[in-house]
Order: sequence, then C-alpha cells, then structure tokens
Amino acid sequence: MMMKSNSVLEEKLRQMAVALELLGENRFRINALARAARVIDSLDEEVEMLVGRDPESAVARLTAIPGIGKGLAAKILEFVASGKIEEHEDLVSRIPAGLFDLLDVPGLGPKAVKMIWERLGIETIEELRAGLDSPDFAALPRMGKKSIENIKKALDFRAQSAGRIPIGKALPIALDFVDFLEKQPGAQRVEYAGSLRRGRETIGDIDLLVSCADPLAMRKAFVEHPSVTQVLAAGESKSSVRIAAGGHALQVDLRIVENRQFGAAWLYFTGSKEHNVALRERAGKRGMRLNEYGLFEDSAKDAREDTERLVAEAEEFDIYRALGLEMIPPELREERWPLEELPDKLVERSLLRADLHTHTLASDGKLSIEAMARHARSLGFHTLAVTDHSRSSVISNGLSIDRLRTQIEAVRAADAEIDGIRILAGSEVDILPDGRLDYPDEILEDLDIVVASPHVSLRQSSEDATKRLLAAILHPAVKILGHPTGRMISQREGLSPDMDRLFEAAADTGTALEINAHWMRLDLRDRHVARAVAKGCLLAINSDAHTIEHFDFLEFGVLTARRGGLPASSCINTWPAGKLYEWLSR
Ligand code: DGT
Ligand code: CA
Ligand code: CA
Ligand code: ZN
Repeated sequence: MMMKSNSVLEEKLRQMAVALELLGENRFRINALARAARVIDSLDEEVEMLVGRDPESAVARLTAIPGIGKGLAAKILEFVASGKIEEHEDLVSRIPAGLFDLLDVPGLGPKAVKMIWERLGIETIEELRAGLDSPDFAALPRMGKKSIENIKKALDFRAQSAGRIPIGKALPIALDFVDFLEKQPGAQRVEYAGSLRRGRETIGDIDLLVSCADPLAMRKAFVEHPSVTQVLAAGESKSSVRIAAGGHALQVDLRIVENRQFGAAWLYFTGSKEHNVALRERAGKRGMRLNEYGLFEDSAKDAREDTERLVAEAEEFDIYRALGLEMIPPELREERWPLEELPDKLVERSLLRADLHTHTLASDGKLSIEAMARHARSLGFHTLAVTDHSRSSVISNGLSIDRLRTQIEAVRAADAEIDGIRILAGSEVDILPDGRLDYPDEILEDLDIVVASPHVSLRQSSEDATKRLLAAILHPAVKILGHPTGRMISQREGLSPDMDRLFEAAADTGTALEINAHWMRLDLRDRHVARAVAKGCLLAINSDAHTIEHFDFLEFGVLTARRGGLPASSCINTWPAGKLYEWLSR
C-alpha cells in the first residue's frame, strides 16, 4: 500500500468533526475530534503498526497518547480492523457531498458553510458562485463586501490551480489503484486515463477505466478501497470517491466499460476534451460518428445497439487508423497539437542514456559517487555527471573551491574504479542574481560539465531575470542551463524571463536547456519545450537525483518533453557517448 493509513484516519476524523459542526452538534465532541485528527497527523508511527504490535494492550497505548480518550481509541481500533468507522460513514452520508468542496475554499470555514447551506440552500461550488452576487448573500451576518470579494478571489484561484495535485503524487496513487483493481476477481483490462495519462504536470482527478466479468463486485471493491474517505457516487457505469493523499483530498473516478469497447472508452476518457472534439469533427467529415462506445457509420441511430455499422471499438489504434491517422501518443492529445501537424520521433524514457545533473554526499545528496554511479549503470546509462552545489548554496552544503578540487579527485578515482559507465566531474553552479557564476572561470575550466542554475532571488523582475539567464547561457563554460525558472509547482512562480530570447541565445551557443524531471519543478514547461524545439535548441532531461529512487523521476521529465514535442535527436541525454563528449568538449 502506498497510502499511509494515518492520513486516511486523520481525514476521516476531520470529516467527522466538520460533519458534526455542519449538523450543529455538540461543540465539545467537535473539538475533541479535530484535536484527535491533529494528533494522528503528528504521530511518528502508523496506527496500524502501533495497534498490531500488541493488540491486547492497544487501548492502553492509544489512550496514553494525549488527545485520545477511550471513545476515540475504540474508533481507531475499528478503523484498523475494517478500514472504516461506522459513525464516519453515517455522518458523511447526512451531508451533501458538495459541502466538502465548499469547505476547501480558503476563507470558508464550517460556520460560514453551515450558514449559507441552511439559509440559502447553497450546496455546491457552482451554486456558491451563482449566489455570491445576490442580495440575500450580502444580507448574511458577517458577510461584508470584503468577505465576498475574498471568496470570489479564492474561487478564481481554485479554478486555475488549487485542487490539482502534482503528477508525482498522483501517479503512484493511480498505479496503486490499478494494481488493486487488477487483483479483483474477473478483472479484464484496467488502465488510467485523463490528464494523468496525457502527462500533465498537475492532475485534477484520477480517471480509471476497467472492464470485468463482475461489475458489481468491482464497484464494491473500489468504493471500499482502504484509502477512500468518502463515496461521492456509486452508479451503474461511474463511481467516484474522495481519498486522502498526503494532506490533500483527491477525487478518483472509476468507469466500468464493456471489454470489447475498451479502446473507444479509453480514447474518450483520456481526452483532452479538445482532442475528442477534433476527432469527432474529423469522423463527421468522413461520414462517421465517434463516441465513448466506438466509431460508427453515421447513419446509425443508437450507437450502443448498432453493431452492424461499427467501424472500430476495441483498440485506440484501430480508431485512429479508421480516421486516417497514426496512433497519437496521449501526451500530444492537446489543443496545442493539430491532428495533421504532429511531431515525429519523440523522445522516450528507454532512449535516455545519460543523466547530467545529480548530487552526492559532498553537498546535499544522500549517497556516495559510487552508489549513484552503480545505479545509473544498472539503468543502462553510459554516463553520469556528478554536479554538486556551488559555494553560495550554503543551505545545500555547497562546495568551497577547495572542496570542489577534492571532489574532482574523488570523481576521477570513482571513475577509474567502476567499469561500464563514465562519471563526469561537474558542478551545479549557482547563477548569482546579477548573472555572474559562483566560481571563477579557472575552476570551471577544470570541470567536464557545468550546469548553471538559479537558486535564489527568484522574484526578480522579468528584465533582470532575462539578463541573468542570458549571461549564463553565453558563458563559454556553461553546457546546460539547469531548471531555468526555479518554479515549484503550486508553491512558487519562480522567474519569468523572456523565454524566447533565452531560446534564441541557447540555439546560437549550443547551450542545452534543462527539463528538470523532479515533479515539483518540471521547468521548462511543456509549452516552453515546444517553443525551444521550434527555435532549434538542444534540451536535456535530468533527474536532479539526490538518491537512487530519484532517477525514477526521469519519467516525468520525459512526459513533459513529449508534451512539448521534443524529438529524441534534440535531447542530449539520448546521444551516444562519443557524440555527447564531443559536444561537451566544444
Ligand atoms: P483533470 O482531471 O482536470 O486534470 O483533466 P482531465 O482531462 O482528466 O478531465 P476529466 O477528469 O474531467 O475528464 C477525463 C476525460 O474525459 C477528459 O479529458 C475528456 C473526457 N471528457 C469528460 N467530460 C467530457 C465532455 O464533456 N466532453 C468531452 N468531449 N470529453 C469529456
Ligand atoms: Ca481527470
Ligand atoms: Ca474525472
Ligand atoms: Zn538545483
């Protein structure tokens, strides 16, 4: 199980507290539940382990934790035993599901939600948006102009970003669900679809698709999955649940479809909506009709019944072919890419042969040069660049000039010792706010590779940021511009340089631009990649690994690269060793 049962328990206790509050129940009980939720969140040990160690004395050990009384201990035991708390299910079923979304809007606490629900009957985000301008709303107690403005702003922000989680969090959860559903009796095909399959950097909800012999049992297993905190819908063909995912609530949709129509459904639910519309139009022009059940000749009335007029349904590939198209990779099923003008020979994870931005114990990495190199070799890489932080990065234990000299020696020694992979001595050199690099040129010349990245002063004006990054691109020692904007997904914007000017300069100098594969970074973004490729730039996909598990992040960099249409030939990490070294020594 990827999911921590503590976070599920915490979410359930929180929902119980909120439900009691919305129902106007006892204040004392509400506070006790809210406190218990916080206590569970701060525990070092999983409750499952804590109880399992010695069930006999479990109650005594639970009640010894401040904030957990007898009643709560019983609920925790119920949760550990069954994954459920009966009172939780009962309470949640008495609250309209949309109210939980309202509670997620910053500035709307349980008190306000209760009030607008009771007095105005508002139960969903849509109803709230529609009701905000009404005089009834303004007449509510403690609801001034200012509060209404704040709610509007919160709703706008939510519409753009909030409620979405980074792909790096969503993918492991989705894979865990796929694995779980595949194990159910009678399972046939199980896949994820939606924005996750298209490789977007953030995911609104997870869409799962299943065909199976026993839909009823499948649906039941799904809504009873241990991470589920709330069942939003459990219908014939679609079920939706809310799960706890590391402090966020996340929706997971399951659609159960006919096995013979799987391809048509997978195509439809992968989207994007715009891609679906484009395909439907194309089908229309060719006298056909496309929907989630299949591709049909247009005269068919009820597509579900009409198998005689069926053109294709089981595989996406056949549907695309019947529409006169090659199979379009999910990453390109976006408005950005017209059906007729798709990029070709995209980079793939299996084509990567080198990682050119990694860290070791010398700065803030977790492992030795040797351990990182052995792992990179096991991935089939011919080259690993060790690029620890430079001297200004004090928090990251950046290397002084002396320590860098020692590190170069250490890399040379490791390279001599380990066969089958070349280890490059490099540095991730800070680009100082004024565009200078963090080491003198003499040192930089001794290195095999220099990745230059901005780490501080990330709120610079666009003009200053452009100058700063241009200076790094133009510096003769710099081979790769690392995570150019320094943004952190849903945490900080990062720099906003004039990207096109950077791309023009990088194309001129032959400096590579990095797609940093860490799922919190992923800069460049997909749309940047598309423009950089159009301008003839070279790109790098690097893990920025601080330990061996981080090499797995390369997948996210590849998805972003493909969404931007990056051909393998422009990705330096796919090059054979000889070509890469020649480029490095230029
Ligand atoms: P998300 O969840 O916001 O990250 O983005 P998606 O693309 O996963 O969107 P979602 O979960 O609402 O729906 C999954 C796919 O189902 C979507 O990409 C295309 C398809 N779909 C859903 N609703 C519609 C619709 O009203 N029209 C069309 N053409 N396709 C739809
Ligand atoms: Ca989705
Ligand atoms: Ca969905
Ligand atoms: Zn970095």
